[in-house]
Amino acid sequence: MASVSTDSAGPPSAAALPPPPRSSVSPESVRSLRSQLLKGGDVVDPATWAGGIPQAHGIAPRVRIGRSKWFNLLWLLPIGFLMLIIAVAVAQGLRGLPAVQRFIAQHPGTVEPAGAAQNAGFPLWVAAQHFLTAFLIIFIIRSGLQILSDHPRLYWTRHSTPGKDWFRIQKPVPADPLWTAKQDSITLPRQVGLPGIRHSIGLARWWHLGTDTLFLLNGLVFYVLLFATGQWQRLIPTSWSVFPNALSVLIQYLSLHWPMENGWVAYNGLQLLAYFITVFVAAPLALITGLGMSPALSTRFKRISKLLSIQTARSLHFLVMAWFLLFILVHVTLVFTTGLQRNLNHIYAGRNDDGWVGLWLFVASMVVVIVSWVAATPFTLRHPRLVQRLGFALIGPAQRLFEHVDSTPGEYSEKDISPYFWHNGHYPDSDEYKALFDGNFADYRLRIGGLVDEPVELDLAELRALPHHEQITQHFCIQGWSGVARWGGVSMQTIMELVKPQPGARWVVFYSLGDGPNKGIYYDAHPIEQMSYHLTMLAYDMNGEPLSFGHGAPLRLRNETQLGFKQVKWIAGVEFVADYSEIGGGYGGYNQDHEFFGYRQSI
Ligand SMILES: Nc1nc2c(c(=O)[nH]1)N[C@H]1C(S)=C(S)[C@@H](COP(=O)(O)O)O[C@H]1N2
Ligand SMILES: [Mo]
Repeated sequence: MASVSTDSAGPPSAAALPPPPRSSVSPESVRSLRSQLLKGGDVVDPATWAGGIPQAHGIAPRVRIGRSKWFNLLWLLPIGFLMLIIAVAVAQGLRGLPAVQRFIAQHPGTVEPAGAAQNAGFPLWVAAQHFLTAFLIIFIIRSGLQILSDHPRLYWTRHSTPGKDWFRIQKPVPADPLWTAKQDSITLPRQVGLPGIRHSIGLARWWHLGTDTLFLLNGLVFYVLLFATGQWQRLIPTSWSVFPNALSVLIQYLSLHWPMENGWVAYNGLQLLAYFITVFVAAPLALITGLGMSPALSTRFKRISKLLSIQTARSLHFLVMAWFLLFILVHVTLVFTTGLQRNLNHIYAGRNDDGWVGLWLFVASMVVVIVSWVAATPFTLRHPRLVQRLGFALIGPAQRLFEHVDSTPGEYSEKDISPYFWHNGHYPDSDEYKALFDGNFADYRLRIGGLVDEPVELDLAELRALPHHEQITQHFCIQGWSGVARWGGVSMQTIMELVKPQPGARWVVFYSLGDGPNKGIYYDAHPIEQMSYHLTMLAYDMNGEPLSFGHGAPLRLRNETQLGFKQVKWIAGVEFVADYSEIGGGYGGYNQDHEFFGYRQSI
């Protein structure tokens, strides 16, 4: 079926609709909702965090085999150990064979490229960049695990259907039809996750995206210097003989007879391949799969996103992390067992001897690493606003940039609609909402005001009489799940034609009928530019039915350039404002005020 949005000809256009008597609606009416907002705190108190969400631990990682069997990955530890012992026995047996001995003599392990002698040694920039890489990746991995623990499941399709996950560190999804993604999140040990408490994804993302940006810059400098200096010959295989040499080194390592090494001049074949994959495959893949999770880019580049859906990107992103962990483990083990002092002199001190300088520099760097590691969580809980500000300083420019991409291509077709759409957020529990719900929203009035020429109040019948807009689009929750649904309602363009924003209006604030988890009503501010995007609308229908209670009855926002938490549900009013610094805590939304999220969430 076609995926185009249908602006049906039937109902009258916005202009034809009789304007409500002006005197009856004050532009200030919606403003009164501001008094129901609460400022957030400036420190994290784990006891009241996210509405006092209790810590809840997950389970050991499991991978699904077949339809519903789950394999506990902890078994890999004994299995891996056993396989290693077998591999050592096999390698030692192999080394007794004359043919293998000839093979090793022929391919001792290292192929020196032509220019190797001139490029011998390690310049200081390599030492500095090696340290920075090691330092940053700790925070990248810790905050990445924190992000994963906010939706502790991985999938291969854009539908995040319970039971269809291929990996989880959480029990199966309970049958509760209103089970939320927040309830599904888990706690990590404090010194593993960053910042470590449950559902701290807002702060984790600042760490992750901020250190990613630094990692990326460091990597770009590394690429440039690598090719500018000829050092690339150390990392890029230039002859097919790298493969037999790598095999030879593998047999030598496993048989516990270390090969002859001269890392000062060139790496052995196995090392070369591992470094090459890490620098030129894994690192770029981390970036590409990271960008593959952006709502703005995925809606703009839907064709790529059809292949690399957010969930495929997320799963691959996780596997890239697993590669990095494996690499670090093997790399560090071999550095320690193949001549520690000389190895450390190479990379830390740029010297090719067995002295102590490299070791001392290494120890000093480890002190920096350990102190930063231990301090990161308490620092973040004490100074979350600083983390929020620093994070935005680093990744904000990219987030702003991606907000301008055209979301028009982001529509899907009927067959793409997700069989299961997660619920999320804090359900409204006020008497006011209950009364509205029980009365089938007959008394519901959407208030739109602020900096507009024609403030209005619309009931559901009036909203439904406005030109109908429909779109089948994908939702991207910040926690990591996604889903496609058909939304029916009114385009925000229609609303703007109706209310006529004044030139001073720069932001549009959506207030909810429901409170957030820490009390005070939920709200979120959006740049006015995005209100005229083709995929920005107020939805009263979902998949052909009136919006359910859980998904935001009677009215919710869709702005497909942004993450899920900005899609305010149970909308009470819409206010056009010059800026949002006077609203709530002044950070642009409930989660920004209370949970240190960012206000621009195109990525
Ligand atoms: N009023 C209100 N709107 C809200 C929330 C909330 O807690 N309160 N949660 C947000 C979050 S985090 C997400 S992912 C989406 C979830 O929408 P769904 O429950 O329809 O999937 O709603 C958003 N809108
Ligand atoms: Mo979300």
